[in-house]
Amino acid sequence: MIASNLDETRKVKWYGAVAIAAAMLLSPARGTAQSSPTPAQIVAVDECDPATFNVPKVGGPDFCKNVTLGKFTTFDQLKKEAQDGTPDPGWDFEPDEVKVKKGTPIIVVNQGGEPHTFTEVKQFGGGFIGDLNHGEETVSECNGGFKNLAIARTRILQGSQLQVSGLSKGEHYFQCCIHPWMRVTVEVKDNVHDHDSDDK
Ligand SMILES: [Cu+2]
Repeated sequence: MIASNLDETRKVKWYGAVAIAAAMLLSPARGTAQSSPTPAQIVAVDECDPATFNVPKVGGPDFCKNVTLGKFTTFDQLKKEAQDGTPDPGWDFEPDEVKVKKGTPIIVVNQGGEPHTFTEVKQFGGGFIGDLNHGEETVSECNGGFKNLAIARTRILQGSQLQVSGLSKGEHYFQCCIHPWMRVTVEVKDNVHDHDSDDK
């Protein structure tokens, strides 16, 4: 009984190996040395002040986990700057423009202290928090806040990352639905030379 069980196990392993080898032969792109492209990285940063962001009327407990070294902007200050039309540059995606070859994924890493979203929009505009919009209307893609599952899917919690792949050729616009001045233009091209940021 034991011996025959072992035989069965061996047979299963052998069939498995043949199946994998066959799959590799049938789809050379996956099985050969042709490696998948290195993702392009974007970082999200902010300087949220835990004392004023973690109150119930703003984000609540643990909303802001600031990782900057001594740089804090209070919630009221952030709101005032946004309303004055001079939004805080400490809340930012970097770089603002990314050029990638078609098929290259984009990874957005949230190195800030609070959540952000990396939401594709047809045109840049306001987010879902009116106080931070400087009069710009909420873009349809940001409507409904995190209750909108499509937006929740684009949320990036502090210390986590989001991958975007499968972008079509052409220009794509991404913004944060909370801090709408955080904007990135992604240009997807047939060919981009490595380290050539001026490629037209
Ligand atoms: Cu944001």
